[in-house]
Amino acid sequence: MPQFEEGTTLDRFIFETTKAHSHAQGQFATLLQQLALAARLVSARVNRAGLAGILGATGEVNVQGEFVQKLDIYANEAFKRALEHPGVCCAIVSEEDEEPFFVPERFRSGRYVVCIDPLDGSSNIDVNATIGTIFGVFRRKSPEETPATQDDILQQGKEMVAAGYIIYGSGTVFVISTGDGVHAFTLDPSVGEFFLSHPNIVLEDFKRVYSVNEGYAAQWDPKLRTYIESLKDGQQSWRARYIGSLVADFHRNLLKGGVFMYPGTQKTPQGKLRLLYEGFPIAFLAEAAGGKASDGTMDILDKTPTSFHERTPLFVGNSTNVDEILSALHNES
Ligand code: P6P
Repeated sequence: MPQFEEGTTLDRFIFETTKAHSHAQGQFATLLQQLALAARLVSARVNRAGLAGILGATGEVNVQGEFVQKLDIYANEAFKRALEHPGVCCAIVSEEDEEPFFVPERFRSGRYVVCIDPLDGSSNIDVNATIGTIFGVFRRKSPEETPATQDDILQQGKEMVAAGYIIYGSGTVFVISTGDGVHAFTLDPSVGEFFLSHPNIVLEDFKRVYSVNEGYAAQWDPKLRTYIESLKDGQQSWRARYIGSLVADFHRNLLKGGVFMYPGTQKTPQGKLRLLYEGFPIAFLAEAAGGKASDGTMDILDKTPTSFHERTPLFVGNSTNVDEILSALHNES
């Protein structure tokens, strides 16, 4: 993996790093560049949402039963339009769409499958809290000259070849891994270019920061409740941080350390977050940064989904933090 100095553009990073992937041959680079293009479009729209009067719900409800914000629709369309034409993608599964979008023959299909949450945390839009796009990339398994199938999508997490997110906060940052390290690029909106700002992000082994919505504590596994309570004994100076936007909570933990949890509850044993376009990409990034991601029983990337919008409990961050939680959950005492 070549080393890159701060200020390297995302385009140059993509070109240099994708050359090393035997499956690439140009399509991989084009795919990532198209994701960056859509990211710039969404960033521009998010940053003027308040002015353009496009805040607020459309009144529609998506497959998750969540009120769809106008920016959700814009982001979903921006990423799908950027991916469907260049002949790099054969299928797109999106949090916003009940069924996957299989790229039609007339659009020149490609060898990659993209799993995407176009605008995660969108319930925070109206309060101007940080939101983000999360994506993961598989190589298709079926022959390229045939129509893609659901088996091209429902792959084990370990099969992912790239993952990342774009966080739309005080600045827009594109975080990506193609399996060799995690790197963050910050957008300079005056020139419309992403520049390397955080090369080779690494998670330390342990950090006394935890991130979970404790409003659901009464519904958790009692062993998890006991563990979280133990962090508050005042002896260990733990800090709690929770924004309620997965991209924002994970980005903070990636840069500064900490563990994020969205556990299952009695009412929703599989939790709230979706495996294909939230759990897998976040787990891919965490592991590429030296961290760990589990559903409480097994590594997230060892899982194979059986449906497109399958949910999963998620414990992700510094490896020792995750191991401590797993020990607490499986403590036989
Ligand atoms: P809760 C946002 O709606 C989201 O999908 C994730 O971004 C976030 O981590 C989670 O839900 C927050 O859920 O139940 O704590 O509001």
